[in-house]
Parts: sequence; C-alpha cells; structure tokens
Amino acid sequence: MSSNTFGKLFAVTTFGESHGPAIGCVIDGCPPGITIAPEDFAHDLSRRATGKSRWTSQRREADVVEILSGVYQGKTTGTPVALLIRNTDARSRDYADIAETFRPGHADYTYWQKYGIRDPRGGGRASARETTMRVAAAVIAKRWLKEKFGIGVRGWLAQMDDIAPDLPAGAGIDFDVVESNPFFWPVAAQVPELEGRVNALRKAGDSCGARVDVVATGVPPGWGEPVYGKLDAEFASALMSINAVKGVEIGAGFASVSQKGSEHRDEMRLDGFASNHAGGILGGISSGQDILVSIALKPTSSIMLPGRSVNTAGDEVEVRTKGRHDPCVGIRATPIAEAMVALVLMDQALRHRAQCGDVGEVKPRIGRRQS
Ligand code: EPS
Repeated sequence: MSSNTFGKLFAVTTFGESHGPAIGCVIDGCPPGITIAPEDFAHDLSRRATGKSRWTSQRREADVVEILSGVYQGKTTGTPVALLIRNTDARSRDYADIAETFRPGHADYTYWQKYGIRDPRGGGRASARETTMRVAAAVIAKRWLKEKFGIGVRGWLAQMDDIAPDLPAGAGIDFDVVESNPFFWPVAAQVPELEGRVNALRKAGDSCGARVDVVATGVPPGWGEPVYGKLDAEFASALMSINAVKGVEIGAGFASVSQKGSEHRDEMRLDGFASNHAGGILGGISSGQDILVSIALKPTSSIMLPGRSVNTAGDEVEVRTKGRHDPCVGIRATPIAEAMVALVLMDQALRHRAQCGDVGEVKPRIGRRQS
C-alpha cells in the first residue's frame, strides 16, 4: 500500500531520507549467480552524483555501497540483496528556516496534508537523493540484461531550457560524446552554451527544465503484459516516479497527434521495420525494435528568487530556498532514467519467462535493421 517497492518479480524496495543516517534498498527476486561487488556500483553512481561538476548541487556524498546480504563469494545467491549507502554530507541547517514553511513547487505541502508530519531536512523522502538506490539496483539489472540478452540501455540530455542538440535529422547519438561532458549532451560544441545558460540561471536565482531521451537496444519481441500491464504503461509509471518528471513519451509520443496513419505506422519488411514511431512497443508488447522513451523534467523548485507561500501556522509568507541545489535537475537525470528503464526491462524479462518461457522463438521474426 505504501508504494516504496517497484517491480513484481525483480522487486526493489528503497528506504531512507536525504538527511537520515543512510539510504538503501532491498532487491527481492534477484536471480542467483550474477557476479557483483561493491565497486561495480561506482561508475553509474558517480554519473548520477552531486558535486561532480560546477553545474549541479555541490553536496559531496561518497556514495559507497555496502552489500549487506544476498551475495556470497562475489555472486548473488537468490536471497534478498540488501544495499546500503551512508549519508555523509547532509547540511540540515540550510533547512532550518523552511522547516515550517511549504516551499512552492515542492512536496512539502502535500506530504504535510497526507501524513500530518514531515521530515523537512533536505526534502526528506521526497528528495532526489532517493534515486541513488534506483541507480544502484539497476546496476545489477543492466548487467543481467546485457549478459542474457545483449540489451543496452543508454540515455542523453535531449533538451535543456530551450536549447536542443544541434544534430542533423536522423543522425545517431555518439555515446562517447555524451559521456565526455557533465550534461550528457550529444554535441560537444554546444557544451559552452549550456554552461553559459546554467551560469546565467544561477546569477538570476532561477532554474530550468530539461528532456532526457533513453534507448534500449536488443530487447526481444514479446515482453509486456496486455491489457493493464502494457509495456508502455510500465515505462510511463516507472519514469513518472522519478522526482520532477512531468511528462513521458514513448516513440513519437505527442507528435503522433499531428501525424497521419500512413506516416505513423511503422511498415514491416523481413529485414526490419521501416521506421520506429511506435518506440518499439505494439499493443503493449515489445516488437524487437529499439525501445525509445523520453521524459520531461520540470525546473528545479528550490530557487533563490523569493516566492509567495504559506506556513504551518497558516500565515502567508515569502520563501527563498538557500542551500546546495541543482539549477537544472535534468542534468543529472540521464542515469536515473536509464535505471528505471533497466528495472522495468529486468522485471518484464522475468515475468515473460514465468508465463511464456516455453513459447520460444516464433517465426517469422523481423530483422533488426534500423531505418
Ligand atoms: C535535493 C536537494 C539537495 C541535493 C539533493 C536533492 O539536497 P541538499 O540540500 O541536502 O544538498 O543535493 O541531491 C542529492 C543529495 C543526491 O544525491 O541526489 C532535492 O531537493 O531533491
């Protein structure tokens, strides 16, 4: 009922608050035999972490993973995998002034209305700090998906404020470029423009939104559970659960509204589909094409510009948010979006195997030529 667990067969429960002693997760249903060590989490956690560049929050967390259970001699045993990360750089005094004030755009007011009590330090449970454990759990999922199916899950920043990647139509994404800058931006020449935009926003005490695109390659056809467990619905739910996400698109998404049927349908040849407006999902089931998803992230609500609000005493007040905040939460969202896509696919793989594992490869199978 309380919705801190994600997934049915690869079930990830996260716990912890931003300024509590630690955050963690328990993965129940993890297949046995996956090789994993504490240092294997470092790469993706560091991609997501604060304090790694000038363009994000300057909170500096070590994000060291302790494996508490479910791993013996370097391999998962099939028992619950428990992971813990201790919080080492919380600065709760930043939140003293706003402990009794509802910050506009934040979860402060709604947590208060729901629970009648809230932990204001660092946003408590509503903080993006929680996404650390999603990324950690997805390290195991990504590894298993790669080893079993050759599946890759990669994301990039596809818009920041009104800046879009300057890429020729139909050009592929160079992931070496994406990984070479702290924005996960696919065009190196535009990075100075992004830096300038963030500097200007900081100076103005404001923030901006962003869009992140993710592609999953190598997903076999047949995953997803119609009618209520459609693969698109699972992605939408998973991605919407990320802090600050206000929109999700699958394939052509909202652009489908102005397409004609003749344009939108992805014609089929034996060596591949002629286009991918469906985003790799037909009738809620993977088609074998690349899975394409996008998320829209709202501008960070913690900004220096004063805004009107109310406090717990019922007074109308003015609030300014001090502290170490991201001028654009989307800058760090790429590994988080990848993580949620990987967690959905991991859970779907196990669910497909449970019901349809005996079906095997059905003929004809359309090739993977990408248009
Ligand atoms: C966050 C506010 C900031 C960020 C935090 C997310 O917290 P604090 O004021 O405690 O520094 O630093 O991000 C992380 C700590 C993290 O690991 O992602 C928020 O309001 O969501």
